[in-house]
Amino acid sequence: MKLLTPIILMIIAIPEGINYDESKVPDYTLPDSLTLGDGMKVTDATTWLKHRRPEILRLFEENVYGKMPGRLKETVFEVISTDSEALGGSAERKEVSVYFTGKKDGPKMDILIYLPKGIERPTPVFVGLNFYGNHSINPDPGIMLSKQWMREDESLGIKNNMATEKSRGVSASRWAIERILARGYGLATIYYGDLDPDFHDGFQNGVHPLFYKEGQTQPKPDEWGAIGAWAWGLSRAMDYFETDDDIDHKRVAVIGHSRLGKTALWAGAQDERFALVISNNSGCGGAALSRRRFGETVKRINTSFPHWFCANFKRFNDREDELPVDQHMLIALIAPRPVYIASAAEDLWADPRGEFLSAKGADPVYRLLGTDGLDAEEMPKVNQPVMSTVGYHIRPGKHDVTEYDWERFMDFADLHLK
Ligand code: GTR
Repeated sequence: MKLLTPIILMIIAIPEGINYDESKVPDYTLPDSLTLGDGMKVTDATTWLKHRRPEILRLFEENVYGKMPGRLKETVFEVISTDSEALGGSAERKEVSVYFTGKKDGPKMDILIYLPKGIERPTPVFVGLNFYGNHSINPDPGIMLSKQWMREDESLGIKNNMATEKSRGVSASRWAIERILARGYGLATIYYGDLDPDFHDGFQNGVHPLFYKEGQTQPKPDEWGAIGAWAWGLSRAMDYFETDDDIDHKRVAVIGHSRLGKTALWAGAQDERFALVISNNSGCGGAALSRRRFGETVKRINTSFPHWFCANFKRFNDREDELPVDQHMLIALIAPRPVYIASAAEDLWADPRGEFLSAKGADPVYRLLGTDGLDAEEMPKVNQPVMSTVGYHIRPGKHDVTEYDWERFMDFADLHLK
């Protein structure tokens, strides 16, 4: 009985059509990162960089995340607040508004930045989007309260899709700010809803309409969805970092959890200005291999979240084997820059093994480019981080970002950015 109860509970909890049984993972063949579309083998770094990498990038644009535009030349940055004595005097805080069209009443995003004091400038930083507004990442009363639409959650102080004073610091456990600063890094974050509120409205709000051509009312089937818009915002933050003398834009690590981990990978894959990329529990459409169909599947994600990927991605619902790419190739696009993939043992929905195998699948490209790739033959046990150029860990516990995760991300950044 003791044994049976958890098994029964698991059966009840598994949504229909979802597999959590490793023995039921179907046979599959991954597309080869090192074979060009015309069948030629890639055996040197130049061919990878000049031919295969752009080819794979195009395949992800056309079939998975959609093409995204560049920056608008009208964009204006404005520092809207500064405090050199934030967090009890240990940090400098600033908030920067990015007015995409240059107009203050037009669409904008707000970047919240904390920098450590008493440390040589410019500072390396972690940048990541957040789920519930900049004010959610720390109770610091100096952070502007977001006025954007937010997913309803009364337990997080969100009422009528608006944040309230009660929302301050509700996500603090996921942002180890004190530790980040103590280890000599800055932190920059942006509310993801500033780029595109996370519900399907046919792409009328958010940044998509800024780029519609005459008569266009929604993105084309191979154009960006919400993940594309969120990743675009990370690149716009990088545009700002390039103008800020306190931030070392050559040492920026882009990080994200879950749907924002998918976003961090896509941002880092496209924008080579990001020196290091971190995916936390990013799962399906992130680090996990789609062909394994373990946990969340392509069909399931396209059904629950029809606005995240480009419309073409829906063609691969229940047809994962027809995808011209798999997620190991997304990681390979980041090569030779360091990338770290983090899983959580209880987060079966995100397929921890599939996340590891994706990192492993990127290894040949990392090695071709002269790095040590992923220094692990087998999936490591919990709490045994792998710290090669492709890094990986799995920790015990649930879908979340913990202090353990952050400490490993910083160990990894110490190795590669310091
Ligand atoms: C889940 C979704 C996952 C993951 C997660 C999150 O509902 O199925 O792909 O993105 O949300 O972002 O928290």
